[in-house]
Amino acid sequence: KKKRLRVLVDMDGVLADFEGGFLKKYRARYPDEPYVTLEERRGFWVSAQYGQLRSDLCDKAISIWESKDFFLELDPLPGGVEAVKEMAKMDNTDVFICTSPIKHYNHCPYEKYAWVEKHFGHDFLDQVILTRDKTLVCGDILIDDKPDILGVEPNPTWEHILFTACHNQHLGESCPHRRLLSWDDDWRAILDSKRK
Ligand code: BVP
Repeated sequence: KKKRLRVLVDMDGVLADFEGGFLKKYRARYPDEPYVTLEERRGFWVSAQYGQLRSDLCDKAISIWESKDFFLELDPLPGGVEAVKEMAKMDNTDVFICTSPIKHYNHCPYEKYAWVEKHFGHDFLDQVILTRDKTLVCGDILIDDKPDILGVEPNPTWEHILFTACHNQHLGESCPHRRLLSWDDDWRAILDSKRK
């Protein structure tokens, strides 16, 4: 056990319930339109699956997360905030929340900071990394629900730990990453496996 461990934790789908918050607000705003249940979700991009359902539903889906208060009002996923707070208190461990804001920037970046402040406290804002390219961020592990994390750096320093979500739970051997099934799963063992 020599150097400090650096853990990067994604926000949407890992700490904040993007899928649940989306479906609730989509159904409230478009009560007469078809929707995709969480059981039926396939693929990372909600907008793509709604677009396949009916082409005009892609823009309707996008309108939900582009709305004011969408990101701020997301519920925390069970155990996530507690796990990250615990990680942050561990010896030789640095934790950062690494999240990609949408390009419709008038609400999302502000609300991501406000969400972290609300659930972790003001001091934890030091740990927030907003980036559209996570391959440029150096760390030992990245806990993220997106199966393919690509960017300009072909060899990121982190090992991607796939956090299980409704849209990725059916992926098989095509997805080579180690998984964290939920925050009830043994995240401490995954961190310990990287402490050399
Ligand atoms: O801010 C989230 C929502 C947005 O992409 C970002 C993913 O960030 P990370 O979880 O990778 O940090 N987003 C956008 C779309 C469609 C856009 Br068009 C989507 O379908 N799902 C989604 O999460």
